[in-house]
Amino acid sequence: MEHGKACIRISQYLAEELGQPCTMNIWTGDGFKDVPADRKGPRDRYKASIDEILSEPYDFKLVKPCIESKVFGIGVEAYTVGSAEFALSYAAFNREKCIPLMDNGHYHPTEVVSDKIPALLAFFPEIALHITRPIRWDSDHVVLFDDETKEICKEIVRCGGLDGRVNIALDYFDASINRISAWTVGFRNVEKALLSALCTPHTALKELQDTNQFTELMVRQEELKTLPFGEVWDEYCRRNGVPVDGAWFEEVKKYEQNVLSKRI
Ligand SMILES: [Mn+2]
Repeated sequence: MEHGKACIRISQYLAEELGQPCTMNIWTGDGFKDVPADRKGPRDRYKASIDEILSEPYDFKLVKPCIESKVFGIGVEAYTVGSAEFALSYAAFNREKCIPLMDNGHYHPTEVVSDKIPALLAFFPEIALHITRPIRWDSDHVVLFDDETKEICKEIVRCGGLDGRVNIALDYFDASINRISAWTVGFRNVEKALLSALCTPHTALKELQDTNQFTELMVRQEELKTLPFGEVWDEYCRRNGVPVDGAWFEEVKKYEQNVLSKRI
């Protein structure tokens, strides 16, 4: 609780110094490896603990405490205190002081966060995301330009999330590969997915849905997939003065050879 309160104070300081809001995420890997004898007690204590953390004074316009859930984790296979229902309920009943955060690696593999974004935006003025790539039981793999990343970004764009309603954070790490490259690949993939979403004719597609033209909707959505998006991405990179695909990895390799390898 003291750590959480300190994070609130640090977030307030960062927001004031930088002149922009600062999100402060609360996720606690608390639970039990095997069948618990009491499932409510730990949740009552966790709720009281978050209440205590958020009793620290802060300006909610500047500091955005987030409540992140998880389905389960290694070592806590039987029971996770901060489950989806717990975290979402906490955020719903404390809308004046925190926002819900969804990590797309923290749900059952058949659940998709892309579908949860509009569901939450029907109720919450603001939400937060950890965009990541789940594999089986957890998040944290480098984000790829895959179907669900594209679908998440489509929902962010067409629900008005880029106007400040959706706070996007990336959540991944992989020390088995070059970290600069990992960071760059994941970051560029989310930007690609957002750009792709911005190039999608959402109004025309919505019109097809609203007028029950589902056959044409399927045809149009499928044909969008093979449009020459790579050219648009390259032009976006050129206009922003950053390397196009294929032009940056050599720099990373040189840095690994000349700088990183010497740190060992
Ligand atoms: Mn996360």
